Amino acid sequence: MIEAENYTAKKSLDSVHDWVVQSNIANYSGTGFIAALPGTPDVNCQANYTTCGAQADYDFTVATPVTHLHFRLYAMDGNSNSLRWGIDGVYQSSMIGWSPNLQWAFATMAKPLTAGPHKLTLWMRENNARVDKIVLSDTATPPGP
Ligand SMILES: [Ca+2]
Repeated sequence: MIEAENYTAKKSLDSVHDWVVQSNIANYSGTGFIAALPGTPDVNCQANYTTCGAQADYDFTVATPVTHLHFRLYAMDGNSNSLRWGIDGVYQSSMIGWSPNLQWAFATMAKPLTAGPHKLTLWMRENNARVDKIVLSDTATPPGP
């Protein structure tokens, strides 16, 4: 399990937005979560995702092969409920989107990972999105609320 606030590295890509560690929404896991801020005005990074918004990287080790990543997320509204992601430096074309808004929710992404070291990258798509944690498992069923 990866706590989003325990990133290996993060950076602003546009000198405007960055991932900011917060703890002002109840029921997070670990010590907080990260938010793509500032939250206004609405921004939606598209093909320019490597120069728009912000990036967070996570180096982690898989002990036993897994098939799914479950992202625990929070959207303030319909303009803050998506993310882009990469594994081991490879952009994943399946966008992370979730609902409902204004509560912690899981988005489950299928991605087999072998045992050993890996890198997860989160790119901002819509600003004001929050990420609490990422749970790795061998099932498509998210781990609960
Ligand atoms: Ca967390």
